[in-house]
Amino acid sequence: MMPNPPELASGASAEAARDVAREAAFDARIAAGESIEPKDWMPERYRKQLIRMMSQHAHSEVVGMLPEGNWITRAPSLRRKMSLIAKVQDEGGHGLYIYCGTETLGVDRHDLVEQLLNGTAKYSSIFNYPTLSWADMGVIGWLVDGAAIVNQTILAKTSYGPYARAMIRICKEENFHKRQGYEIVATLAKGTPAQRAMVQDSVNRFWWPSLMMFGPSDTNSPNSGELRRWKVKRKTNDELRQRFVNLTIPQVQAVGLTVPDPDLAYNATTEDWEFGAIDWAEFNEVVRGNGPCNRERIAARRAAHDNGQWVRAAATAHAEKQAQNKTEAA
Ligand code: FAQ
Repeated sequence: MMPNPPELASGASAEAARDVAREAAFDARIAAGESIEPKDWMPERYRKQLIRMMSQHAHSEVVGMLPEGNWITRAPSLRRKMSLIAKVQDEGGHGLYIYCGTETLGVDRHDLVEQLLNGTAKYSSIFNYPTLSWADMGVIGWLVDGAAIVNQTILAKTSYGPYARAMIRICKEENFHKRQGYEIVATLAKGTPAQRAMVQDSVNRFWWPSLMMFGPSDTNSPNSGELRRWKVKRKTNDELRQRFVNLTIPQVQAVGLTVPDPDLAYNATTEDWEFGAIDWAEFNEVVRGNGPCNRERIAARRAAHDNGQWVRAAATAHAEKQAQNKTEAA
């Protein structure tokens, strides 16, 4: 049977044909390297993937305040306390930008926060490890923010405009975080034998979890194919992990520390630092909610949310009063 000519197609099939045309136009824009903006047409799946990824990122920034917030009262000097407070505050700000960016995709931040609090949303595995010593503040700034910079510098070129623009400012701040972290590490590495041992112990604990931040290996990353096709992700998880290791090992050597990997070796042909096997069983457990601090982190977020209820109520009442005053004056 001959297919219906377009003008005779039913309403539903005409709509489907329009979607095919819109999708082709969207793909062409992506191929041309154009930025997709909130009011532009986008495939539903693109929108959903971005909401997933951006909201997980925002949650990570906010939960990421907890391990470091734990050390603000115990910073060893006023200078260290000031920079740690500023860093933790910056992470809260990053969460705010990214929640705002996610809202441009038509979701409500309250729903996203609810997903975090009820345990249905993911956030970065790294923040489920405890911070046991002051050296952890240096190592987190250096390795964790360092890993975040490697990931986010590429995300600054992602195809969704609001996310890409948020990344530009966030990366600038993350650079400051990394430098303050590395300065703490370098100071401790040059310090007393006890300080040196403390910072080496911290690197031993945070090295592998930092490599896990980049996500599962490429062969086991269900979202990568689609995200790469849409240029949301411009490099794979393994490519970024390798870049991080290559950038970091010279920094480890510069301060005379080591990483806990007997298989680490330089490959002069590829110019890569090859590393040993990652413990994916540990990663999967942490992502499933069974890491050392998952329950503690969510309990802390829930308590902060409940304790902040009166602030949200006061801000809403104030905004309503302002709006009413404006209406009355008009
Ligand atoms: N932890 O298919 P893929 C920071 C999940 S910000 C937990 O490869 P995708 C700043 C993944 O969601 C750190 N879950 O996924 C800071 C997916 O689950 P789903 C956060 C993980 O999206 C510093 C499943 O596994 N940064 O550190 C992790 O293509 C210091 C399969 O994985 C971002 O979020 C993980 N590590 O690639 C703050 C950056 N990895 O949703 C405070 C933006 C994967 O299908 C202090 N995000 N999963 O159920 C990304 O670049 C990507 O989403 C990846 C994952 C690379 C994280």
